[in-house]
Amino acid sequence: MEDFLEKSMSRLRRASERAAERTAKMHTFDHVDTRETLEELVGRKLKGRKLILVSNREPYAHVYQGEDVTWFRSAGGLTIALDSMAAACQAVWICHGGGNADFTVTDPQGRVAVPPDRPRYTLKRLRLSREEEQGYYEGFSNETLWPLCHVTYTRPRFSFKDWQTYQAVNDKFAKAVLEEADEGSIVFLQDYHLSLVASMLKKERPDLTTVLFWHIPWPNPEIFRIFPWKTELLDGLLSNDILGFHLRYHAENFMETVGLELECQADWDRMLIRRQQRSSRVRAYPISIDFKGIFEQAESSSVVRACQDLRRQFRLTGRKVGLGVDRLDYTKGIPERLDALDRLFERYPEHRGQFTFVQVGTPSRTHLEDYKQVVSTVEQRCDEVNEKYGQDGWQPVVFLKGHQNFDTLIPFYKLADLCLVSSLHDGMNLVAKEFVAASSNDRGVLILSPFTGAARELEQALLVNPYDTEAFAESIHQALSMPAEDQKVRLERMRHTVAENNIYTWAQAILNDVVRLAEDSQINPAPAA
Ligand code: GDG
Repeated sequence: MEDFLEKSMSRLRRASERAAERTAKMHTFDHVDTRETLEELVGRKLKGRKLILVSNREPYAHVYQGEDVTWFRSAGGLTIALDSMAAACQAVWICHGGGNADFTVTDPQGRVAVPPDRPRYTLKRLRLSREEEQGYYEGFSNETLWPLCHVTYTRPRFSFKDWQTYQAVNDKFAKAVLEEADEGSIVFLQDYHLSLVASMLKKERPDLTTVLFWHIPWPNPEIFRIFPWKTELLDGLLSNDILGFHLRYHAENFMETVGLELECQADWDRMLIRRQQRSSRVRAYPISIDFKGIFEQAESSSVVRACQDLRRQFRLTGRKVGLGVDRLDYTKGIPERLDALDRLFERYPEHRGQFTFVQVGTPSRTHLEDYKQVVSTVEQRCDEVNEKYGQDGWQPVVFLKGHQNFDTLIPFYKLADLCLVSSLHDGMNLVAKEFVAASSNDRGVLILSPFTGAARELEQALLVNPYDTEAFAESIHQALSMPAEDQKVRLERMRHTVAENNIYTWAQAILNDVVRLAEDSQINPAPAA
């Protein structure tokens, strides 16, 4: 009886120590930027100035479920941060309405109040025809600009018809902004789909302050020079008051490109381009994730339970687990990752039966041939590795093709002993940061391609060239053999880096700069009418 009591007491003591540790760990990040700090800053800084956000993708979509209309929110830290910005100042967010019930809930101008369950700002949806989507989104954005900006040896397609459609759709976005803009509004444009919007806006309304954030790499001038419409594209981008990139390196590539291609004055000290009475600041704002949200969710008991369920479901109990989470895109280096796993099992047979790799892969841009090809290559390589090494009760690679709910991804991140991010080229890569935030039990190794923006910040990851199959396999072996203390120290360092520079810090940095510019008409005088 005494023995039983003692054991129970000691179990209770251990549980309460663990709870105290968890609470202390949570408090370590009390000071970091959150949704609340961003909302407070937006309210204070904008002082009544109207904010207009513009992106291709919509933050909320309405779709039919049978006869009923339902809605869902686009996942992802960026949407969450922009959503808080928009909500804090009753902004207008302009985007392509892609949901099949999107226009059943809008007014004749395409406007609807969102979030649908607790309206705080206005979403203005643009209707695009199938031809417009094909030319502007699939064609020009994803078959021309995307491969041009990523070094993966995929040849960009240069179609004059797509270029014309891209211009027309950018014009459509610009017109929608003009319908909403007040005197001195701030316009925050997202990404390579909208390169020309600012030039169209500034012709009509030089009083607007515009900032564009480019989410993908900017190539070096040697690569960019083949682009047939380079002057028009650069002109469009330089109509922005601020241009943001993830890395200083991409910002410098842009400065060099402009210096070589256009008649302009490049001020490298201030990272400023002057051209035709206008100036554009070129800045690096490394994007990040909702660190605290992910970290706290990963600590919750429901995630702990979900990890146990996943272990049972995929026969992972007692085994080490590797993880990949990607859009199925040729830039993400997924076949290269599978080659490295193949080599690992060949060279280190001791990992057979002991280590399972789970690849979560969301199909993306599925109308395009290059993307169909990635899916079939990944499927084929998974089958080959499984046939070559699989044994009774053990499948080396589990490929989960399809879109997962973001809440489902967190237990995968948490249970993984290692995460493979093997992009051939990537502006930032948020998966690497999500893994760091969610592996909150101090176990887990990040293997990271040096060709990601994230590699500049996450110095404690194991960096490996995804094209070098031997070195890649060796890194996986190293990760599987890494002492626990080493894993813990590396993770802690990376966790602090991501906590300090999270998605809200990113949004605040851009907002601070753009508001300062909008207030200072001396720095960027409007051209004479
Ligand atoms: C561009 C740049 C830059 C993935 N599968 C599912 C899912 N995901 C989420 C991940 C992560 C995001 O998608 C992917 O992040 P990446 O950074 O790889 O982004 P890209 O889509 O390539 O986007 C990139 C980024 O913009 C931001 O500036 O980092 O360099 O290429 O958040 O968790 N989410 C859900 N289900 C999935 O199945 N819900």
